[in-house]
Amino acid sequence: MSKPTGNGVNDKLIAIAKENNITTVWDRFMLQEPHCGFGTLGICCKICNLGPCRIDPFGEGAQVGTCGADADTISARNLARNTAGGASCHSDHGRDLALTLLELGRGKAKDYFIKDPVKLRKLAIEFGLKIDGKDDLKIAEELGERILREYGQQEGELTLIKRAPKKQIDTWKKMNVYPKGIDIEVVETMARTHVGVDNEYKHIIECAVRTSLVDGWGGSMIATDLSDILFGSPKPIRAEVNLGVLKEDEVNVLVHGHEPTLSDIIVTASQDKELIELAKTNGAKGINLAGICCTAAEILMRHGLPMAGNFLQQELAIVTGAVEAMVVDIQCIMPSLPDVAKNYHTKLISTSPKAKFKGIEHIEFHEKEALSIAKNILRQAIENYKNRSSKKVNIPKEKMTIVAGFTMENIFHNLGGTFRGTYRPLNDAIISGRIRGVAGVVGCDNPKNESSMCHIDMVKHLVKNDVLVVQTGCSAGACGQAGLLTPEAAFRYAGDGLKEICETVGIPPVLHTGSCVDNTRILTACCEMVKEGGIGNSIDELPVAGAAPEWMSEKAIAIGWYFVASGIYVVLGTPLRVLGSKNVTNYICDEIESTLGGKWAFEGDPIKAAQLMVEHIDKKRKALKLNSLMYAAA
Ligand code: MSK
Repeated sequence: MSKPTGNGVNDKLIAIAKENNITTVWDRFMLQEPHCGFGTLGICCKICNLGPCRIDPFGEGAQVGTCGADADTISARNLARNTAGGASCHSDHGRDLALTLLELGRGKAKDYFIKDPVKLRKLAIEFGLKIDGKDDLKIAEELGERILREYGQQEGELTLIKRAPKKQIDTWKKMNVYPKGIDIEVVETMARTHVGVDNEYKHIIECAVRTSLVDGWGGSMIATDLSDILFGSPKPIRAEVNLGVLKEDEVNVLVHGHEPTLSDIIVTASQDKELIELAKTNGAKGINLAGICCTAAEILMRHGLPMAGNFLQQELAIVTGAVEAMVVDIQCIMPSLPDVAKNYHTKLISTSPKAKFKGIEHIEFHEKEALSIAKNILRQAIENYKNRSSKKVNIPKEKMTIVAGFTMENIFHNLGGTFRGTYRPLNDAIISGRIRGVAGVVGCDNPKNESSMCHIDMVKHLVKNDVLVVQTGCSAGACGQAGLLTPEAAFRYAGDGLKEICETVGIPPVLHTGSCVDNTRILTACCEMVKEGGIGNSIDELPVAGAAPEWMSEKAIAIGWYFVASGIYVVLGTPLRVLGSKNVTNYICDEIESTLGGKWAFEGDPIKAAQLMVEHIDKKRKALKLNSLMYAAA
């Protein structure tokens, strides 16, 4: 059914799946084709029971739904609701980490520790707490309470949004999109997009913008900072990616999802001598822990553990026949996993109180008994090793070394040298034209594209044109598999200016900065670039751009929006579902730039999309009078 994906590893495993009558995401995708045109254009409305209604895009049939809502209202409402979905997912992730911090502070989460006490204290001060004379646990308790209050607050402003440059804050206030609290904005978006409430498309888009700010400068930023405090701030680290990281003679355990609360404790449990001994008595040489999706990014950034695969590879990991357990929590977990796993010995274990799956054993995870739950899960995986059938094992050989673990704080310790933690060298490299600008290339992989090739082609074009690339999530995994995340990649792929910087500093031309919530590291890096001076007084003036070439989740919409709202040009590989409304499309892809400084663009060809980003960066360089590049660009 499905056509080749363009990725050798995936194609081999898809062929094995096919031989065994196992369907994968690519087969199911083909069964959905042709996709519903009304849905694709964003002009189908299922919000109330007068419908479902749809607008005829050819102008012949209905131009309004039963209630009278037109294409502008319907597509704007759909977009705002998608944004609220994404923002709520990230913000909930941040809330859970605040609860873990609170439990730790109250002495109820004894298996967790404050791994970055300096960051704890800095964040506590930022949230207005007095820390003198208080120990880490007391500060953790007070900070947890303070952050949770911000989720529920009905008036006031977010604390971390004050990190943004003044111009961005002034713009948000003027445009009436400055958020009051976290939960309230998500709820208000849902309320305002109910039938018969908010109907004017620009006013509805305001909701999307405000709700996305709650994600980027609220919930996600909280999640990143608290993860660093609880699990350690990442440092550049070597690791391996791709399904070849699975081991034939070890118990393979995959953690999959997003929240590091469980995966990090499983890392601790996997080093337990008794469990390693148990693995040996069961015939394995040890326990091999690896990850899928953003959970992989969390343990990779902090422990150098391998990333077995991206979103699209989660089923294929099981098809290798070598996975004893896949432990899932929340977000990006395909409900199809049990159908694949029933053909193998793989044990699927769901763990989040928020997410259960038909046909998956549920071992509920609670912070209070974290280590003992993690050990129990690993014990089950080890016991399952004997059930592996060697005839079914097909571990691909392909794996690639990467360097990951870059953060807002450490990137420029690297660029500035050990004793100069400053963004000056980056800004100077941009001013001198060695580096043309910076691009964030992030987001999911999608069967609409050849497996991950859009990420890889786009990033190669950008680095060839001296654009330093920062990445997160599955996009970073894809480029890692293609060998772009090593210092050596600079010699092979980067333009002369970028190559010179990478060579001098010893960094890759493509920097892995973490998971989906860690896109906020890119926001804070932009703030630091502005503060350092010389390349713009606000984020919208910086020579930077963003892209999600294969986006699929609502979280990607929320992320894209908070970058656009923060003044950044964002290119998507497939359009937001708004094309059925010329007004909404024109507003978000053009007009909105005059207020927010950022805007959306849609371009399916990754090279053309990268070129749009390069042109945008050049436009910003010109406005800053940084006209010449140090070397002629490729
Ligand atoms: S995991 S949201 S598929 S990046 Fe964060 Fe990957 Fe996209 Fe999920």
